Amino acid sequence: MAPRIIDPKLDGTGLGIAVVAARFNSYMADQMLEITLERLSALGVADENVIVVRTAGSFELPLTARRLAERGDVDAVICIGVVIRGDTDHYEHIARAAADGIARAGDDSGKPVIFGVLTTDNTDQAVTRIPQASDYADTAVEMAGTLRQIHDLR
Ligand code: RBF
Repeated sequence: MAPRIIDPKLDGTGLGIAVVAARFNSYMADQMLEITLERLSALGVADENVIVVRTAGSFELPLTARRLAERGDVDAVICIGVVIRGDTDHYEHIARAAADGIARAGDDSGKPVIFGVLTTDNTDQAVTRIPQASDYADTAVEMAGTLRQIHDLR
């Protein structure tokens, strides 16, 4: 028998995608949210199938993502935040809590939860990486499609 091959697809038709974006460092986070929404639309995700939620900071992303992922009409969640190293050790705590929590939200829910949190030393580095946000939509749609194909494999 020939191998059954799962082809990654970038087709958002019929998918439900949730985007949760922190307000902290909103100058950058707002742009990342905008880029993500534009890219989702370009991939064929219908506006009425997109849920957008704002949180205070990146620390609040994991729990919010988990609740969204538990919804039957959500196929993938994109988490957006910007954590910039300050003078305190808060950076390490918030960056680690966001990364660990977002990974766990995906594992626990069984749905793709995309890590779109910039962790940088300064604002300039973060600004440079804003355009990466278009990759988050691609990854969400690709993962949702791949998991669906694995589920439907006969
Ligand atoms: N949230 C972010 O998304 N990015 C940050 O760079 C960030 N820095 C913070 C620095 C300090 C000292 C504190 C107290 C909070 C910071 N937060 C940041 C907010 C954090 O994610 C969360 O919203 C608050 O701590 C409330 O739980």
